[in-house]
Amino acid sequence: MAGLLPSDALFLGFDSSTQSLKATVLDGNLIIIHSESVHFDTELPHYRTKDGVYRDPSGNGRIVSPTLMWVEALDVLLEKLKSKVDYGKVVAISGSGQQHGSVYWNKRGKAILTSLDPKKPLRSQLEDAFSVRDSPIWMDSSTTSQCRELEKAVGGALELSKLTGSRAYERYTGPQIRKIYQTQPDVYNDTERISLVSSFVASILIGNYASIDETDGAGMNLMDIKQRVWSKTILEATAPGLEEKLGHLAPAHAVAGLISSYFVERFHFQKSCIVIQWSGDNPNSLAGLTLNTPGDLAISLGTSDTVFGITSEPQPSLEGHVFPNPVDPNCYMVMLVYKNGSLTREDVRNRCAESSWDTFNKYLERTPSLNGGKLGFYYKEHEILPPLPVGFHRYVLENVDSLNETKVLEVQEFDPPSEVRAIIEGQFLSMRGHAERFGMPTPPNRIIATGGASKNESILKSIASIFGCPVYTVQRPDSASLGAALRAAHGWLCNKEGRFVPISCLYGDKLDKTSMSAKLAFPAGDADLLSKYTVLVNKRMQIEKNLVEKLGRS
Ligand code: XUL
Repeated sequence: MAGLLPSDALFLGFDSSTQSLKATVLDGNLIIIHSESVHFDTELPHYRTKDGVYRDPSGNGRIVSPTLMWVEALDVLLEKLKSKVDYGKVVAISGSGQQHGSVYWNKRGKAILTSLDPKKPLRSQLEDAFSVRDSPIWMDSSTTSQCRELEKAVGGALELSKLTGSRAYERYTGPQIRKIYQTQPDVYNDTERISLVSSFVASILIGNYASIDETDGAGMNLMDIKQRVWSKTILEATAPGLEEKLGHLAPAHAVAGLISSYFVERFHFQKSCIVIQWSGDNPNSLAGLTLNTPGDLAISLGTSDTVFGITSEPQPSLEGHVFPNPVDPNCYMVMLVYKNGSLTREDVRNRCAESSWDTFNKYLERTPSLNGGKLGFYYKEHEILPPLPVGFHRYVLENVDSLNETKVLEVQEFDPPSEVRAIIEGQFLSMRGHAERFGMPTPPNRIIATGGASKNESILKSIASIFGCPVYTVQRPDSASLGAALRAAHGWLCNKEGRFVPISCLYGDKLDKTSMSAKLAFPAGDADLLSKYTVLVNKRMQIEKNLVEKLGRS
């Protein structure tokens, strides 16, 4: 670290998320020196968003956010930060954007972007730059027919996943673009450039259209993930003349451009400050949690549970996502999203453990590993992974200790302590099974657990036993903007060296002296137990397959 980054330099990372715009500033020793945020609903109330979005009241699944709100948030955030941070010391900026959301620049867009007047705020100047006023975002679910059309164009959902890293999803940008082309052809024709939220804010910072980066670009169903180029077949199936409107792709560590004179004159950034490609929020979190080597895995336990990891041999299939790794172009990032996370754990706690985490943890400690063969599937919400409707399913595997000749019995209920263990083991067995299926090695090198439930020691212990690797914890709510600041430093170093440099060179073995340190919570579990869990994972995946065949959504 010492010597690689100038000690007096600053690195600025943004996160343009659904509900707020955040910033994290790192110094040359990778210590956070400042954080700031603008909360959309409360600080920009004139847009009248709820949770940063507009939900179509007709119930058609359309969910959008006002594009100009994101612009004004940048005005406000930079004003808020300027008395606290010496912008003249910032040598590189990068950022994170909510994934999949899209911005439509009209034919005047580029001219407006390249001639911003530093005497005026951004918002009033960008008012006439867009062909679509409200941007579709990741929560939108109004494009099912476009999804099926794109899958059909390449021979089915699995084929699309193998080509682009994911089957078609309503929130993905390709289906969203197709819907605009089909329902508002004039608007589509008036569109000069389509940005993702990430490349959109980068465009404002460089005063020109910024490329979409290869990692966030994989969240569109439009990019060939192996070649990292737009897939001509899918572009043709989406909308005419699309390639020109998307521009070129760039690796996430590349320089998008120099900061524009607007920011140099208005906020006194130095002219040589570079903007590193922005990327999606999940990829930036991966960077912020310091995942950097194939076999590294992170589990974020929140309202929804998210698993992401690094692999050099991804195997895209029907559930889950593969993106190029944002910090190493030689490998990939795998991401799994579960809708049933903490609310479903809380439901079991309320029903079976007197609404108390203490009782819940006591039950978890009191019940044996493998739960005497009791396996549960708990879907309080329609689940994404696997695609199953609301419902609870409980099974008992006989002879759980030998496990080879197991008979499986379906039962109606478990005693309360077993129910507690069944939901915890079930969630992690599923994560392990699906992560392996997507090409993650077993055991992982290490797991970094984050999010609300990662404070729970009993849960962390189960993760260490089921995955058979050490579990570390990181309690930081802003891993996306921190990851963006770290990627700014990484991009700055790659640019200085004139070649790709592994991101770990930034911190080497001194990670614990930086703001990215993680705490060892549990060492790897016992090897004998791990091999029993391996058999249990396979049994669970078989039962899950049967459930999907019987009840699943296509
Ligand atoms: C990922 C996704 C969300 C958004 C949230 O596929 O849709 O996690 O990135 O900002």
